[in-house]
Amino acid sequence: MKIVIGNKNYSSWSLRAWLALAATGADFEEIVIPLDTPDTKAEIARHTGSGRVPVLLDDGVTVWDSLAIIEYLAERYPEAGLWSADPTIRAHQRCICAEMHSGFAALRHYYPMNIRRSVDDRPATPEVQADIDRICFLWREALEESSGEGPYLFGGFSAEDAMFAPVVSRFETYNVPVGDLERGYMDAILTNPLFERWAQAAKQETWTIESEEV
Ligand SMILES: N[C@@H](CCC(=O)N[C@@H](CS)C(=O)NCC(=O)O)C(=O)O
Repeated sequence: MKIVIGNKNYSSWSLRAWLALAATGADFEEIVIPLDTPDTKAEIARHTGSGRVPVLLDDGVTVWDSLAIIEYLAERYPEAGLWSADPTIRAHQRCICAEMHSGFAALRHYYPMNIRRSVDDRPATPEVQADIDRICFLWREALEESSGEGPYLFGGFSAEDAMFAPVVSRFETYNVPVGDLERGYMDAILTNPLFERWAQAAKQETWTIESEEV
């Protein structure tokens, strides 16, 4: 199994798929393609016509797009619990993963993921604050529904935690004010050993993308 990813410091979609893959416990290799270089497009095109990372390569099967990768991994490794066994919870998990995947454009644009940036305030615009408020609502709702089960949104680490991990990183980096419940969830993600592994590697990278340095 191989995963093609972008720079660990900046590539939020890569982080999502990588976390889900690492959470399965499967052995895998990484192919890192630095983004925003003259060779980026050609390097990505060696693996997918989509022009985007992440891409999962599994014994002749190519899966591109973070959410499709998560679905593939959930089927391949059901014991990893990327989705709940309970269909009601699973529907809820899928809704918030889909909402993350297709939404929050204002937040994603204004707060680029930049793991090694020093923590410093970047006050939200009204559009970004609306995204923050919706995300905090989604987190609180899930945490309250699964209260006592575990530190993540529905207990153990699963698909939606992989999907929201880059948002946690952004909230931390840009010092976004949140409530106690959301803060506890953020701390659980930031101290997750897999997230820490990725973040350590991100901090070692020397590539810089000027447009993402805000
Ligand atoms: N919807 C896609 C989005 C993937 C995406 O936009 N990836 C960015 C990096 S985070 C990318 O590959 N950009 C290509 C480039 O910068 O040339 C997914 O969920 O995987």
